[in-house]
Amino acid sequence: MDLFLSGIKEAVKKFRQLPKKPIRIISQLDADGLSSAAILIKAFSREDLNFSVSFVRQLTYSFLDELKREDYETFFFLDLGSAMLKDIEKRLKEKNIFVLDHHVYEDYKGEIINLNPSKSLNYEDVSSSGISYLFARELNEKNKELGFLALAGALGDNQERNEFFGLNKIILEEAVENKYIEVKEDFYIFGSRNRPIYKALQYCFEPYIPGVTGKEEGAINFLKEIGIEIKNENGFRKISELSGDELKKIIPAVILKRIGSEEEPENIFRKAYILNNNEFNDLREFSTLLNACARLNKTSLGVSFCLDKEKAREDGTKILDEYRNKIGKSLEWFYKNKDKFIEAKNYVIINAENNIDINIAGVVASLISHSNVYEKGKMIFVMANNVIGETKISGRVSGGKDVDIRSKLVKITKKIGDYVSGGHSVACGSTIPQEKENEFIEVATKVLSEEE
Ligand SMILES: [Mn+2]
Repeated sequence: MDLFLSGIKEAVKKFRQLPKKPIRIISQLDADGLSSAAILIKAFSREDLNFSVSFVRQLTYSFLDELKREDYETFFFLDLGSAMLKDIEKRLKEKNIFVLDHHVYEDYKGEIINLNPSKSLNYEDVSSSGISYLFARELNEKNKELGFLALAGALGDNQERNEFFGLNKIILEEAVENKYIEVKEDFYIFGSRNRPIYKALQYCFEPYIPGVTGKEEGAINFLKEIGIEIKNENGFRKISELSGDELKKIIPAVILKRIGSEEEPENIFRKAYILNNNEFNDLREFSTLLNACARLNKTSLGVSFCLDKEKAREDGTKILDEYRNKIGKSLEWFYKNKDKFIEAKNYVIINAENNIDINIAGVVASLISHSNVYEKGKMIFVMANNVIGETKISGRVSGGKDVDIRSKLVKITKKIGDYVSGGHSVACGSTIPQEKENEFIEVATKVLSEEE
């Protein structure tokens, strides 16, 4: 950890020596990437530096070629770049390049300032927004106020297991000490205090409540069964309107529903990270909001949510609704077709075609992997395509077990062509042309069965 931190100090030192010229920021289009970029935007503005920002879902050769033609001298790659360090260096010769990323990288020795903890720290220890935060804080103490963004990114990348670890933990402790964040024990679904009760349950993806999650009717019936009125004279009742007794009814009922799921059934409490001075005061909900902005391609709105604490709550809620509806529909499709997928002992391939929006394929894959549908350790591949002929493959491991699914995906995609696969050992992705779908499935079945 110390070695990594001294690397950041060193990088900031070098950064300070550069002429004050406009900076080019390229960041990943997800919650971690949005938070990372927002942190540096704030930090650079503080230093009176100019910059321009782009978000991409994947770094491609053609995008690098475009960057090559731009006349910036300093480039920041956030939450991406690790898989292409040599390509970046080759195309952006003589430029000052900083890569703040935590994805796995091949051995690299070159000119790029590569702030990547993946070889020295655990995956859970820090996200790219954490690295960006540490960089910003080293640049200027005032950036300490941005710790919540570092943690929003870490949450977005699933680094929290009801507690933070490593550098994330240190960042949280600092934020708590400075009164930016307060930690409380809370019931899972309370991220959504202002929604109708049945909607909160229907959209409660974590924990997954069998028969209720993703099912409007299921959620309504569940509440009826335990004797909770879903409506009153003002319309649908909200979580915040429930009495203490009613809450006491819901919790054991949820636990009961979850008995039989492999996970500890009583594991429905978790820490809530309450933000001071933010309209969206639950950090998990805020992180989900950033995810939603990313998936719905609302990047500038996402950045403005990060930087502008007064930003209307209504905007955020609307986006979250749109997002959760999409997820709900995808999950509904999944459960309806559960028996139709290509499944073996150690893997399942879910070819959703256009039934799942390509932009939320990863989220849906994660939710499936956290539910109790498949046994622990099973590799889950979700395939989804879009109208421009791309197919995205998202890989996750059921139950979060430590199985290296990324190396499998790399092996498969390499066999069918020269496609980049990125990610982490338990969460990875790749994009292939749609006409390669059948070939992918064929090769995947072979590769994954061999290793059964
Ligand atoms: Mn990340």
